[in-house]
Amino acid sequence: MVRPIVLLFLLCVPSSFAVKTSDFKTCAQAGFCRRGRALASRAQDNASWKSPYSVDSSSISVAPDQALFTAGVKSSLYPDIKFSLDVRIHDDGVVRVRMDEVDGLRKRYDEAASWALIAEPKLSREITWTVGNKDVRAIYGAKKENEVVVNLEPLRISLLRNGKEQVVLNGRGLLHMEHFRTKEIPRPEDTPEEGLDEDDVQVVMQVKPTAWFEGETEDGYWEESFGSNTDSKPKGPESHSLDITFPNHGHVYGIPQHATRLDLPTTTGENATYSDPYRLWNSDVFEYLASSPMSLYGSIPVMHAHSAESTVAIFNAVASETWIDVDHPTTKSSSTHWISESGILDVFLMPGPNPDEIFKQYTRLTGTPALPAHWALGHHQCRWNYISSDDIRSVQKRFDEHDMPVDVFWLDIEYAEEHKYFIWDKKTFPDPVDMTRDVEALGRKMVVIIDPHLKRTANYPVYKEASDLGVLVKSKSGDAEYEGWCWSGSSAWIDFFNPGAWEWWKGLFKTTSQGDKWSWVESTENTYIWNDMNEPSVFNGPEISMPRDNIHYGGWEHRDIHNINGMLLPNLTSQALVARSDPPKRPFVLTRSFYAGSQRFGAMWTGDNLGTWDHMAVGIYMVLANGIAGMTFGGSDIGGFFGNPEPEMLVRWYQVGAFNPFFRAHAHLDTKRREPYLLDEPYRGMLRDILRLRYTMLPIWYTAFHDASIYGIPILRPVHESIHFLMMPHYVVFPRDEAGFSLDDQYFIGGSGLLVKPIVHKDVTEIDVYIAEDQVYYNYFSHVAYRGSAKGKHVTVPAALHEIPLLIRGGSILPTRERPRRSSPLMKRDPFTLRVALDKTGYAKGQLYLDDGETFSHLEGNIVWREFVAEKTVKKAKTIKITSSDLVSKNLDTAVDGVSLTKYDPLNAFARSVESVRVEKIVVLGLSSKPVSVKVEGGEELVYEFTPGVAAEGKKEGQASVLVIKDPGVSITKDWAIVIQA
Ligand code: MIG
Repeated sequence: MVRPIVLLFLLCVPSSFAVKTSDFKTCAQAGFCRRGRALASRAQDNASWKSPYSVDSSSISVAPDQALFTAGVKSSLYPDIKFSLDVRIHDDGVVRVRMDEVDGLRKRYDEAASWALIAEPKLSREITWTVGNKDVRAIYGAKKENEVVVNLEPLRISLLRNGKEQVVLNGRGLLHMEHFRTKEIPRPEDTPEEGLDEDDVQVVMQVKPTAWFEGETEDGYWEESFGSNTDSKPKGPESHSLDITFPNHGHVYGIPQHATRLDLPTTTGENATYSDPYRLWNSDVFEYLASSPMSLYGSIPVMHAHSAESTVAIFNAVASETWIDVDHPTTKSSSTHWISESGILDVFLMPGPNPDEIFKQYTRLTGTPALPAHWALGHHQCRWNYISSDDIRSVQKRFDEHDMPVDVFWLDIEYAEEHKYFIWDKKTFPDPVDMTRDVEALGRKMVVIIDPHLKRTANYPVYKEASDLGVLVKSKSGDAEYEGWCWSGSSAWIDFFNPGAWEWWKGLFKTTSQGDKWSWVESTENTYIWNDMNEPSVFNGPEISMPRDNIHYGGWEHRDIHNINGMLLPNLTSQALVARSDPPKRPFVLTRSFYAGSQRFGAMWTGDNLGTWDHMAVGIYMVLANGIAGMTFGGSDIGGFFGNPEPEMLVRWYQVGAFNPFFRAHAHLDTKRREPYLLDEPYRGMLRDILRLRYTMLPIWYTAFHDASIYGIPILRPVHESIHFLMMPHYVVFPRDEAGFSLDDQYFIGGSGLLVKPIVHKDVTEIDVYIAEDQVYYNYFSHVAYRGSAKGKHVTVPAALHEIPLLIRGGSILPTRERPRRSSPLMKRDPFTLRVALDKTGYAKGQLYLDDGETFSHLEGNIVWREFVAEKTVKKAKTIKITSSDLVSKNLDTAVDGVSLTKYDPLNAFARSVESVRVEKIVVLGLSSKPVSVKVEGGEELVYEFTPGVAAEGKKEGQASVLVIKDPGVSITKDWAIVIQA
């Protein structure tokens, strides 16, 4: 099965695991980054440093009652060069600042935001700018708490809250937008440089850089080489640099994707952790390091800055290569410096003031994470490669023999004849449709890889059609198809910036014949898609990617759009999957590369990690960092892509995976098979338990995904005050608790109240878990009650290999389904268990969201969305009542913005289809005494069992009391109440 090219690639695999760092640039090897950092150090060394940029006050234009003003900006460096500034305030308080060069020699790329944003944001109606001699300012917000101040000379922009600066642009005077210039004419004695077009050479006054600001020499302005590649840089220098300071926030998070701690370590200053800035340049990094600011596969230029007082965030909508230095001048402040190669300056300031509001502000800009199909939350089994259709069948059989649940089988690149994606290799996959039907029999799905490189051969219809349509990326001349080397040998890449490619691409995924046009008739509606290599990865290209001077639609260079490029493939592919069936089904696309807004198109994974404990740990931080930047549906390869993990490591890795939104095992071609059924006991049994645990918790995950998918959208807002990220780090849940600001190895699952701390070290038997509040937390498995403290407290939780440190926050109600099944679709009619974890006052609340899990009929109101509340019937009384009520009906009056919920009917078709699904068990933790009666309100006495505890109403630590109510006979779709009389 191993083709020559694969063998070739494997031969290059070094014996010890380590990235070839020399394949990728350091800041010092990128001209514009070098210039940006040099600018910062000149500023640092010069006490009288002052930004040369100022607003031309005569040019300020403010229409009355408009949340937008524009002005001209000048630089004392180059008085003849003009810039424009545009400052606007959106209706939710977000401030957008844009700057561009006007009437320059060329135009800067200004479309990055249009790919990330869901719509042009609405402007506020309550803004009045005050134009003074020194500044332009506006005060706004419900309590007039926010203020934007634009100082004119030098240009400095700040956002304040209650008079305190939250974020400052150009406070350190590092703003610089290199204007387009003409390459100097060579002096007669010089031989003209090769490749220099005569049109580019004009007789102009030689403008040397202005030493104090731009440095002594033209450093890397024009052509630049790296390794054996030369970047022709026909447009010359056009980078921009901006310092963004958070004077009152000591922690910054975000700017994924990097293999680092969540609380971003520093890159400058005395005790810098890393010597290079964080880099954003989507890259296929072979065997990446477990701790490094190097670029990885995706880029989301979003940063949160946090303190116990407030949270603020920025989104820098730039698509070109960007480097970010991070420093903490004091423990209470953060200072960052952003250096980008090209494009306009387009920065969004999100005022917060807490992580919850930031998430709303950010998703109003770029969209909420799509609600995935329910099965996508199940267990995925992948490998490079399952080698034949019979291999898939036998793997499926063995999962079933071992009673291990799995929902999806994956095929990597070897299914495709000569790596011509879509085209089955009939020697090994003679019956792809039958194979898929065999997998579908238990409600399972297949995911098949489609990479963006097309083998350049006329007998490959996909390439042929793309080439005929003229929708392939062009090389630097702009005329010829770009040719690079990838899995398929000589390859071409589809230019998804070209709208001419869109309908054609969507057509490819039709499962029925499209006449002359090629379509994938050898797939079914249960064939879903994996998009890899979309950075794009090009084996013989600079830094394993495309030359920066390649040309895309509209004449833009690859450098201008690189970080967005990867997002277009899953965008179009997910649209294709929706379009192929009627009624449409929710798509599933896994992508390796991503950008701001990618959360609308599906899931991501952290790429080629190694089977090491460090990589297991950093995978968690990476998924958390992606989550706070909106890309919540993520996970890393269970087991590690490279290597042969020992059984202990594999067990821990499945535990990590079971508590990641995306739960997929994957392994390199070269690794030994490691499907969970292959392990010996006791490991095999442990893996079965973990897989089953994940399946019992699917209702919790699905409800959390639903929360995330509607958050920020002003309809159906849950009455819960909980925050709606999927994986919530401590600073998000307890924004005032300083002790939790750097915590990234334990986190909460959505608003459910589950707190998990996966074990990522060898030989662990117990572990410290941090509880940030004066509340009781229950061990999910043993029901031991731990009591936190308002000052924060560490408790010791058992964590032997078969144990997962998993706590339920007092005050939560968790819905689960506890019948073991082979796949999630088989659970559709299974009964529910409710775990009621009483808080210290005897109260608890939770929710459950259900729909058909695969179509869009939930948008028509075909849903079940319940709220469960447990509370004392009278304050201080001992009788507790547990109620189930319709959460949508409760929320009907919150429908705003012209969207009404009149379509919603609690007896909708979906709800009716599951009305016979009942609650089979209710477990109540933390009752203070044995009940004297347990009844459905207005009904019979129920059967129950009570085990007394020593944690009376959660006041003490120890074993919690457990009440198990058996088969209360209540429906999951109906209103009911159960009264527990003490
Ligand atoms: O150059 O498709 O990250 O998951 O198995 C390697 C083969 C190409 C990289 C992906 C990995 C996948 C592999 N791919």
